[in-house]
Amino acid sequence: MNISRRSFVSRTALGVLGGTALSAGQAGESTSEAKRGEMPLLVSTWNFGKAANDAGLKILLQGGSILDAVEQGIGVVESSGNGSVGLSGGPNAAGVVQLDACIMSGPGHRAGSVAGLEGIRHPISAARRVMEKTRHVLLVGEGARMFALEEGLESIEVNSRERYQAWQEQRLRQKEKPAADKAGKTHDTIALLVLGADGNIAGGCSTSGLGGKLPGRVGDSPILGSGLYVDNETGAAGATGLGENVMRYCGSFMVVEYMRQGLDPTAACQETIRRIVKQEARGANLSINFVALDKSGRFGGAGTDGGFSFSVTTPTSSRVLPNPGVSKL
Ligand code: SD4
Repeated sequence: MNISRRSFVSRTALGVLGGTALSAGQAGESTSEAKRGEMPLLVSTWNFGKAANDAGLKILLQGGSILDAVEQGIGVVESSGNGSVGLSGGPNAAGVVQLDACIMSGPGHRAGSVAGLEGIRHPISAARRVMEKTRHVLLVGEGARMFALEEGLESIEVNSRERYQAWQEQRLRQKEKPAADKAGKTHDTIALLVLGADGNIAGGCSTSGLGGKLPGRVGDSPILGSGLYVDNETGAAGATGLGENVMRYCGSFMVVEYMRQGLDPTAACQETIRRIVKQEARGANLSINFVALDKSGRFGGAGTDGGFSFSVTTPTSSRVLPNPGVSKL
């Protein structure tokens, strides 16, 4: 499918686009209306995803590829010092920051991942290079770091012990704060999905993972089908939350498969959560949150975390939307 810039502009002028997509994304229980949304479209996890979307859109409008938009958009968050993505993230139980990331290209169904990567500023760039420059999909630990260094990616000296101390102190301060103060805190993983104006899809995911995790623990974020999945015929999905609860169900793959069966992105996220919750003795207390977009430019998100939000950007608007929740859990 090739949507020219002219047809994109004329459809926007008719008002057929953004509003439709935004209302579908915001619906509490979504409808399955199959209206087209505005393209290009960028959807990402959390409110901090908006900066990634905005940077990604800029790349696209300057003629960059959807993979450039994913890499550079996520790169903005990795450099932002937000305390959960990139080198500013929380260290593991041994005081070491270990980063996970992956990238997927719809065309060619290609992918690259890194896990347990230390001291590299942009794990998403390492993941892209694994995809583009090796015959492998996933590199871990020291091997991933050596590869990233060989590729000339920016690395920094990290004093793990000092970071661990700072992290512990921050956690202590956080515990002492009244609950109301904690509510506004943003956190977690960036998953960024990009639908290009030509209908091609790419996505990426990057995180420091769970603070205090056991050394060597890898979460859902670099695992294809769990933290991220892209299928160029159908759509894409990404996850944030407790990786263990996403990985055991191939959460992002499930969201995409529900879209393939005809659910719109919001409904696909909600149905995935319902299906997971049904099998869990602890019910909805799982911290699993998803974002999704489909080939026709519709988008959505839903999660079990009340404070979950997601960011949606097109050439005519860029906003943060609240979690519509999931009824009938
Ligand atoms: C992980 N899913 O490593 C990631 C981290 C995250 O909310 O998103 N936390 O489990």
